[in-house]
Amino acid sequence: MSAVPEFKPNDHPSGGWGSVKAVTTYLIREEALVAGTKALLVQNKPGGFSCVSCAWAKPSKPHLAEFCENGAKATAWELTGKRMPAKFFEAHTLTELETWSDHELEVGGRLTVPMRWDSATDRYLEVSWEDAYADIGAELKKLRAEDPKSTVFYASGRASLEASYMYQLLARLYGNNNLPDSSNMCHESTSVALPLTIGVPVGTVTLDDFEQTDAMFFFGHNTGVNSPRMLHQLQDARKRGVPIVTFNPLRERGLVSFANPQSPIEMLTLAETKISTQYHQLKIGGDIAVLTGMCKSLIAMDDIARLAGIKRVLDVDFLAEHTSGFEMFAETVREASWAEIEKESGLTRDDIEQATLVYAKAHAVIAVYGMGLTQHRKGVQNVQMLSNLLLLRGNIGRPGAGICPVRGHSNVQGQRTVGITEKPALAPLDKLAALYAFEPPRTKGLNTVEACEGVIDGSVRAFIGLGGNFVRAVPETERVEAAWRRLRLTVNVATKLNRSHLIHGEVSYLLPCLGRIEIDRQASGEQTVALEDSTGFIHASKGVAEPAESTLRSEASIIAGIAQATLAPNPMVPWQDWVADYGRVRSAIEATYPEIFRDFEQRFRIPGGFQRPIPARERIWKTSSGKANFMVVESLVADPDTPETDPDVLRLMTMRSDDQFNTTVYSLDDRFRGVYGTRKVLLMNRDDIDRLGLAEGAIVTASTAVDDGHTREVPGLRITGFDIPAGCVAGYYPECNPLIPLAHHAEQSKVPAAKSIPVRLRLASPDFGLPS
Ligand SMILES: Nc1nc2c(c(=O)[nH]1)N[C@H]1C(S)=C(S)[C@@H](COP(=O)(O)OP(=O)(O)OC[C@H]3O[C@@H](n4cnc5c(=O)[nH]c(N)nc54)[C@H](O)[C@@H]3O)O[C@H]1N2
Ligand SMILES: Nc1nc2c(c(=O)[nH]1)N[C@H]1C(S)=C(S)[C@@H](COP(=O)(O)OP(=O)(O)OC[C@H]3O[C@@H](n4cnc5c(=O)[nH]c(N)nc54)[C@H](O)[C@@H]3O)O[C@H]1N2
Ligand SMILES: [Mo]
Repeated sequence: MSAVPEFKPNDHPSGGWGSVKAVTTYLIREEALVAGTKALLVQNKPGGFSCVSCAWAKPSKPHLAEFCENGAKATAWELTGKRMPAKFFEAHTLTELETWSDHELEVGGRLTVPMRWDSATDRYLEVSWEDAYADIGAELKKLRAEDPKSTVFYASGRASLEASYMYQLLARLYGNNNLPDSSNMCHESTSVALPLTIGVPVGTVTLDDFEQTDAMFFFGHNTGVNSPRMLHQLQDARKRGVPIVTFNPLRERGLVSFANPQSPIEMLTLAETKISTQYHQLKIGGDIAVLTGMCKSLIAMDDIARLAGIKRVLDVDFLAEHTSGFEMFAETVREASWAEIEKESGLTRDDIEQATLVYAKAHAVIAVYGMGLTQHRKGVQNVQMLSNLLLLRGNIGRPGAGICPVRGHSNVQGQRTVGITEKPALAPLDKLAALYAFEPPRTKGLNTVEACEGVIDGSVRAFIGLGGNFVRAVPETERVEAAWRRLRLTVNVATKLNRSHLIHGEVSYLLPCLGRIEIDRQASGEQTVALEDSTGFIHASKGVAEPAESTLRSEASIIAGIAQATLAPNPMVPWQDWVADYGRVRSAIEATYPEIFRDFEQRFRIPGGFQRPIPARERIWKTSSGKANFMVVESLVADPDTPETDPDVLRLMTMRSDDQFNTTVYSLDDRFRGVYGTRKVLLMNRDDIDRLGLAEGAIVTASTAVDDGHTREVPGLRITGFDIPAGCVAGYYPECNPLIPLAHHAEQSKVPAAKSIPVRLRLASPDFGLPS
């Protein structure tokens, strides 16, 4: 890590020697060389464990080394030899630790013992597991007597299907559906958009489709950093001559070129594969305009083909048999003006037509997307426009084609599948009622944004976090943190220390758990868990490393401990039997969801696992019309909050570096973007720097340009000239989260619009250290 900030443009391929060096450096720095190297050999392999980093699919026939640089870092981070024992917390007050950076907090290593915050000394002090459960149970019982809806049960997306199923049951037996999860900040726009268009809440593409596709389109996903194993599929496709068209405001290295660190020939010859055949740097929030332009030119081509009596460009048979709403959609798109499309997208008509030609020529197309589409005010419409484009040529439910939302956390999709949701309609409540002889709560629970609102208005009194770093990941940092301190109870189950553990309620517990890479020994022996990846495959994962400490407990066991201390005994819910043998939880999951989890115990162990039913893959549409629906998107403006009329207001996207996993910051470097030794930067268009009278290296304060009576600022940001469209700036997440207003979220899904924050910049007065 650089000691001082440096900026060095990077034009090396992603992967390559840089990647190998990074992994080795990590294993050494984390004191995890032996345990880490051993673990890496069975990472993402049958009989081994599933990577704790991203949710990308694991092939049934893995490569010799089935991991990427970032997966290896995540392994080293979890298997670190460093510890934060009780002694560490005796030496530091929480008030002091609040001044530490995200990186400094986590780099200290693994938490080792359960602790309770002591108000007299402002420190976390060790307690026994039994005392912790008893006290948490007593607090929760008291709160429930007043209002069972005042407690929130958050899940971050890593816990296994077994632990997640137990967790949702705990919340519902307690009396609410307050089960927000990280997907509320992530792919909720997908979960809202796709059921309306194609009748499934998840993507339709599998690894096999990548082998048969004829063209790929990437919208707002930083593949080389956030699901690097996918680069293997992209590289194979490129070798077959498959074109890849990318729409992204930044030229992300992994989407430009890639050298496979697992190929000795590529490493020795410094060969690299060019990934994107077209790279379009659209404006932040320009996707609805781009997609409208593509649909418009496709329909125009088809109109000509029809008149000329030649082969149609649209898949007219598919449209007639399988879709609804095409005519109205086509009309809207025909009426859209190119001038407006060009203005909103920042691209030319020619750019968009070039991309459309690639689309029109391909028989089977995959569209991949990430946070660049979902984290917008119009995040749901972004996804629906992408679905519209695919439907025009029947690119759903055909081999080699489909829509591919790339999920974030390694089991975030699976948590939804087993009931972690605040929406009662998505949980099998009647089934739960019958299986466990209770009356589940039927009213909608709180999602992430609503949970924050509840904390601010005082209606939420307690927060339980199954992993994650909620306070740091959500918008509106300042007001949320201030309100957080008024909570009665905060409980965090975690592997490492983060800011959410420091901003505490009156009663606060930090409970250390096993990570997924560690061997989980229970009464029936070593346990295996199940996870669901981004392509809907459900598969096994078994820990391989010795636990960091013998005092750690598994997430399943901690949930059971809290549940038993809180809830009246219920003979139908055998918490301890479940902990003794996770196979029994799997039986319960199968009994709850027989269609998805048929023969769960047998099927999840086969290499590669089994796929949950995805009816859209078979062209069965579980929508209200029984067809795939075209959705009309009226306005091309993706971000109604950033007025184009004020030239001083810029659109800020918050981004991940190549050296972080969400709020876990491995180092201050971002190798791919050439930023070293600091995260307090704003990447900015060079003409904008001049236009606004700023200078390269100048330090500015960013403030949110929303007039709602609240001031939101992040000071100390260094201006860095970058290849980014005019009017757009990029800064790092979570450092820039204080700038996001809570109300600035996707209209239907409430995903915070973290990719499009209206900001103004003002120069900090220079401090030359001279006497005043
Ligand atoms: N190593 C690593 N892996 C991870 C994570 C991590 O932090 N580190 N996080 C995990 C999680 S939880 C998630 S959700 C995923 C996140 O993975 P991504 O979905 O890739 O999310 P971001 O890193 O936020 O990057 C979004 C991309 O969208 C682009 N973008 C921004 N605004 C726009 C826009 O308006 N339009 C378009 N077309 N593009 C835009 C950005 O330039 C960036 O390349 O990754 C998961 N995997
Ligand atoms: N501005 C801005 N904000 C964003 C985003 C953005 O792009 N921009 N992205 C959003 C997205 S996509 C997401 S998913 C959220 C992420 O929000 P979260 O999921 O809440 O946050 P993480 O940073 O992934 O959580 C990291 C913590 O998880 C704990 N942990 C790690 N492994 C385990 C484990 O095995 N078990 C348990 N119990 N704990 C564990 C560690 O203590 C670690 O400190 O942030 C969102 N916030
Ligand atoms: Mo995410």
